[in-house]
Amino acid sequence: MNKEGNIRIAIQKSGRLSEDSIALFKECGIKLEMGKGRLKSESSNFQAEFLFLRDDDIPGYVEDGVADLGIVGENVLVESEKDVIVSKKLGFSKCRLSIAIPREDPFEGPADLDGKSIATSYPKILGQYLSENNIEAQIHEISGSVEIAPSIGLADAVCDIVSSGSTLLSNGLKEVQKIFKSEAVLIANNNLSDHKKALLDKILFRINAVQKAQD
Ligand code: PRT
Ligand code: ZN
Repeated sequence: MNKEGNIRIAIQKSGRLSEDSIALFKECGIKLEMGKGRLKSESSNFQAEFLFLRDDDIPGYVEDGVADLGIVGENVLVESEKDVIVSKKLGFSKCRLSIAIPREDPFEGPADLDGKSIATSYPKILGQYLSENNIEAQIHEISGSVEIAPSIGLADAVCDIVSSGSTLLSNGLKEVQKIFKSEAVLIANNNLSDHKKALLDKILFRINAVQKAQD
């Protein structure tokens, strides 16, 4: 093993990013074992080790250099405001962050949100959208089950991740503004050593080849 050691890659332990993240490294010919309950694993054929984490922790670990690379959704990355490099868009876990209101409420345009309260787990991205559009709305930060907020009287609207739209529909909501588009990205620490930069270049070369083959 090289004296500078493995490049450390943080991926989501279990959730919507996990399967495609693991598949990506496999397609790149980088073996990784995921034992049950295991939080760390070394590749047997590439100078890399993997950390299995909650997605929300990944940007911070990469910024701090605890991990050198990570895979995370752009929604989580931008909301985290961490200072890392986006090395590559990966094309999976695509979704959007949208504002939705009760189905029966009228909506003519963003100005209709003035004076309303909006429940979200993404207060920074939403705040940015509201200020760019000169909308004065109140942000209610909640950590989960955002879609039920209007029906229990907690907020007038929600701002949440949408993919097929069926969750909104089944909660009596309609999507009225798409405010942010997201997909999984490979992020890197700002101060990688030359050795780790060379390993990252190898990984990027292989990802590009995999993506070309899929086109
Ligand atoms: O446990 P951990 O913190 O690691 O995971 P998590 O529960 O926070 O995240 P997870 O696994 O649910 O999602 C990880 C990432 O996948 C998100 O940050 C997004 O970048 C991306 N992604 C893609 C999605 C969706 N699609 C998605 N549909 N994240 C969440 N959803 C949820 C959404 O919140 C809503 O409740 O699915 C519901 C809407 O789906 P539709 O299809 O009904 O519109
Ligand atoms: Zn999470």
